[in-house]
Amino acid sequence: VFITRKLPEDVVAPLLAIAEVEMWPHEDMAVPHDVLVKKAKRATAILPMVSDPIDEDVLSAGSALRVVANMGVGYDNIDVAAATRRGILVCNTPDVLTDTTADLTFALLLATARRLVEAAEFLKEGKWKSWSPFLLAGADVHHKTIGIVGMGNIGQAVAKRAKGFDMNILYYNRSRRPEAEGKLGAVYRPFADLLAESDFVVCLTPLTSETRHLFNREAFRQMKKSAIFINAARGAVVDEQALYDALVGGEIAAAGLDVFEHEPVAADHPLVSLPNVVALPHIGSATYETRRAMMTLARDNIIAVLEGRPPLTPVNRVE
Ligand code: 8YV
Repeated sequence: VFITRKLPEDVVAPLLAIAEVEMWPHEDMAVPHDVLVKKAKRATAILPMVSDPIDEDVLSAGSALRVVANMGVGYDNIDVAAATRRGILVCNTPDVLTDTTADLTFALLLATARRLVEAAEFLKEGKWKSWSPFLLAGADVHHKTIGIVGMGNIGQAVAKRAKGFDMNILYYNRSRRPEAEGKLGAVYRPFADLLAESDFVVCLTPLTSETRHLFNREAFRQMKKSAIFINAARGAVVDEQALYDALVGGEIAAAGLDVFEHEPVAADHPLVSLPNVVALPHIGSATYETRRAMMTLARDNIIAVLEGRPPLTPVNRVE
């Protein structure tokens, strides 16, 4: 079993009882791709992070590879079609991170609307000299309209939080979600209508060939000038140059971004340095409890496959 980051001993222990385990020894440094390909040659199972590309090179090197158990719910880093062709199972970590990621998404929405980061920096830099009526004034969240693009588990958990803020909830999804319409009172809208009507546009859709650059120039043009755009899904769902231009040109008011097209990004990334952007380093699921639950589920998917049982949370089916 090859694990692409250093994971806690107690998480790895049950694997050691049934397999030889090799871990990339660094917690905070990615495995270089050529090393990953080399490790794949000997591996029956790989446990990658969502930032590790499991492409044709890795999959074809892994002649004994039976399972790739991603530590993440999104699996756009894995060439699932190529894995399936080779009879390799792919697993992800749904459900265990839903509420945690929804919490962060809503925190980012609040932080962006109420300019929390800017306000905290203002105080730390000793700039609070007097009171003025519109000092660091932001936009209200309560009773506003939120448009959720991608009404899966995380989208619905965000809708639940929005309901608590008395928000009007719109959603767009590939297929209608009756469960969100009934219980949460979310209303379906075609994509263009959602963009035009929402005060907050929240992107929670997986990255696929259909959603790549879904938020393009045209999409930002269709939003209100006061709109706040939040992305807690994948950076590549957004055309970043178009978003930058929309923010600088005043086509939308602000953005809260937890994800970028090419991560990690540097401090001088054009979007990061804008005053009307709250930028985070992809921390949607980053709590101790949830990251442990994710690594444990990824591990248990591997144990199941190595013991000849069906995986717990498979993404594909193989013969
Ligand atoms: C983190 C995520 O990136 O689950 C996903 O798809 O993007 C996030 O949960 C992940 O935890 C990193 O491995």
